Amino acid sequence: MAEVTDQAQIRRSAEGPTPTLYHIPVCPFSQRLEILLTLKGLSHLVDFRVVDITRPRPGWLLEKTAGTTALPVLETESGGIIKESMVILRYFEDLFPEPAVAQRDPYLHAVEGMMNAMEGDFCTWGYRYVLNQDPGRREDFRRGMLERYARLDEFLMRHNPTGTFLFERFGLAETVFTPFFMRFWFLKYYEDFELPEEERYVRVGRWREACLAHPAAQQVTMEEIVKVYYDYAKGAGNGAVLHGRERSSFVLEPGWKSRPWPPKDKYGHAATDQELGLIG
Ligand code: GAZ
Repeated sequence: MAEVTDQAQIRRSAEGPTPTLYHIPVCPFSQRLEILLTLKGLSHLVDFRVVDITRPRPGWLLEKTAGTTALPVLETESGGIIKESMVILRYFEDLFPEPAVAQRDPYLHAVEGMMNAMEGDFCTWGYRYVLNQDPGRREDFRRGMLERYARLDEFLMRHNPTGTFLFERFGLAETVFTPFFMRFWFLKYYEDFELPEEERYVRVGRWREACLAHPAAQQVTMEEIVKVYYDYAKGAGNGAVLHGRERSSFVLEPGWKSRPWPPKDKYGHAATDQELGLIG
């Protein structure tokens, strides 16, 4: 049955329109979708189109999204618009059921659902931490981040104390969290944040390492994250341009590979466009 479905989908994509994903490169929410499709071996069935976050959204895209600007947005083969990465993940899981990434057993799916319900808070805290510009608040953010890792640890200890992933293999919860484990390389670089070697973080540490190393999740590197997210470390999110600068660290050109590593001291010196390799 599964094979028939796949064949039908491959035929459809060869013949005509495929689902189109509008996304920002290096965006954690679109990386979730790339990971899911990679796990299924079906990345070729979706047309990924890059949108430059440092420029105003084009009118044709705003028309599709009814004026909202957050990405990723999926346009289905028949022109339907789907927003929100968690919803698009579910849609891909329904559209391409084999191989399953989410748990099929209703209870186990509820367990991964409870873990995924922690993603918003985990993500928000890490971003507030990197965006923080007040050195006096660093310790509060560090503690808050550790608290959130500890909650994940407790959850993993309750449901799979001796394993590596939440279940036996890299699945939906890993697809949801891994892009943030990768983004939080910016905390290591700009805040010297590390998980302490304590009992309380052993299980989540093992989970994080295995997530970071998984072959289906290698769409970005630490170097790319550290360079592209420099402006977040200086307090500007989502492609905003910092005072005294002309270009965002999120610009597509010059590419991150050609740029130097940014200064680590986010509370001190503000690097110029030139120092960041953003102008030729
Ligand atoms: N809930 C949506 C989803 O798809 O899951 C979130 C999508 C989203 O936030 N997309 C961002 C976007 O398109 C890019 S990724 N922004 C441009 C716009 O016009 O809205 C930023 C944060 C943050 C957490 C994450 C991100 C991020 O703070 O990675 O603060 C600036 C944005 C908690």
